[in-house]
Amino acid sequence: MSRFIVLEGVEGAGKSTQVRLLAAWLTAAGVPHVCAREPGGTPVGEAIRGVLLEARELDVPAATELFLMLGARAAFVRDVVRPALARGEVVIADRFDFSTFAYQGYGRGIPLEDVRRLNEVATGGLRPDAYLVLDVPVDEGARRQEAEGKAPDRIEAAGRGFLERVRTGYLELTAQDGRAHGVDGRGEAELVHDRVRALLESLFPETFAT
Ligand code: Z5A
Repeated sequence: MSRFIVLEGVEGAGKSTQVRLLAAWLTAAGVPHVCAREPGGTPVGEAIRGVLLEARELDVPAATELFLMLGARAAFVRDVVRPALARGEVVIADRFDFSTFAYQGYGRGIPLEDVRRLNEVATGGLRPDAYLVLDVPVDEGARRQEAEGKAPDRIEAAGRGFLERVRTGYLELTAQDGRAHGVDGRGEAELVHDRVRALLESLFPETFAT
């Protein structure tokens, strides 16, 4: 049965790692699925991603950042998410609209109501079945990224205060939305995977209980 599952969280929370582990689990269980990241997931989305994250020399107003994120999302929803759901597949997304509320809303200070209204245009009202919000302290996420040797991208370079507001945003969004579930992102990746898997099995047994 089709399901739209989103992994969210601050940098280094382990989203991409958990998407990979989930994909391996679903493949072994014979569950048809697609995985994609945001911003990205489509040719136009990946082009927008290059501007948003790699062009550190650009002075990008917060509203421009918001519109670019949402521009990428409109293509992602039309070309990736809706077709996969129509085929009865599971969609696993590495970030979706909680990222926009957390980064452009809480982080950049754009009023959440504006973000909500514009996001609605990009998604056509499509909502995930569940958000799994991986939580780690900002320092832990940064430490993991440093260990990986990854240079901060344009948004990460916004600094510690910005990332703390983003994390606070995630915690508030999770508390307010019945589809959102906080997951402790600390500990070994396999341990976090066990938490993610147990949560999905309990939320959607018809799709995930193997
Ligand atoms: N953004 C936005 O502002 N608004 C929006 O609407 C959207 C996005 C959709 C996307 O960057 C950027 O776009 C992001 C938000 C913004 N902000 N920034 N900057 P991205 O996709 O390139 O980067 P990311 O999402 O921040 O990914 P990340 O840094 O790769 O983090 P992650 O996916 O959560 O973590 P990971 O890649 O799985 O793991 C990071 C490292 O930690 C790696 O070396 C792992 O091996 C290691 N790791 C993973 N799990 C563990 C555990 N459990 N223990 C120890 N080490 C671990």
